[in-house]
Amino acid sequence: MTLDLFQDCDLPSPGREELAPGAILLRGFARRRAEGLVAAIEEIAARTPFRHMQTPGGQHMSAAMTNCGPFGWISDRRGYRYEPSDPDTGAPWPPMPGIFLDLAADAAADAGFPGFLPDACLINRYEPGTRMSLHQDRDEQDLTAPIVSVSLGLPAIFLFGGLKRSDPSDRIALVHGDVVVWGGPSRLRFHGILPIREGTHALLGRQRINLTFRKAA
Ligand code: MD6
Ligand code: FE
Repeated sequence: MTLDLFQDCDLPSPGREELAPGAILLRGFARRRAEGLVAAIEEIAARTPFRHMQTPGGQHMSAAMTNCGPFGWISDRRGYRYEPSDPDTGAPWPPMPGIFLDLAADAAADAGFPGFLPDACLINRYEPGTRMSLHQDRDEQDLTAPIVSVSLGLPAIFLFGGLKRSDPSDRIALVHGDVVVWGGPSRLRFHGILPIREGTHALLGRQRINLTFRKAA
C-alpha cells in the first residue's frame, strides 16, 4: 500500500489559492520548468519576433507580443482577432512546444479543468514601465475552456476585477513561476497589469514574460 498524504483529502494543495470561483493561483507551479520554457521562448522569438502591435485606435501596445500554436492573437487597425499566420512574416506561427502543452494541461488539471488542449499561446514581453490596461479576453470561440497564464521574470501586480469594467479590482502580486488558471464563472473578468517596476531578474534580466494559453477556435 502506498501512503500519499495529498490524495483523497479535502485539504487544499500547498501553494493553491482560489482568487474567485474558477480563478486559481498556483504559486510557483512553473518554477522547475522555467529554464526549459525560456529556451523555447527564445527559439520562437527567433522565428517570429516580439513586436508592439497597433491597436484599433492607432496606438501601439505597451507590451511586445508574439505567438505560437495553430492560432495567434493579433491586433491592428481592423481590430483584435486570431490568425493562423504571423502578419509580419506571412508564415504560420511556430508550433506549440511540448513543454508548453504539458505545462498548460498540468496546471489546468490541477485547477479543476482536466483535458485542456490549447490551440493558441500569446507571449507578452514587458520591460520596466510597461503595463497592460484593464481588458477582457473575449476573442476566443470557446469560452468554456479556461485560460492558463504563466508569469516569468520580473514580478508584476495583476489587477483582477469583475465582470463590468467599473467593478473594483483586487491587486495580486505575481512572481516568476506563478500560474493563474482562469475559467468558468471568472472567464470574462476584467484584468490588467500595473506598470512593471525597475529590476533585474536572475534568469530573464530586465523583463517579465507572460504566456497565456487559450482555446481560440
Ligand atoms: C499578463 N495577462 O499577465 C497579462 N488574461 O501579462 C492577461 O492578460 C491574462 O493573465 C487572461 C487570463 C489571465 C491573464
Ligand atoms: Fe488578458
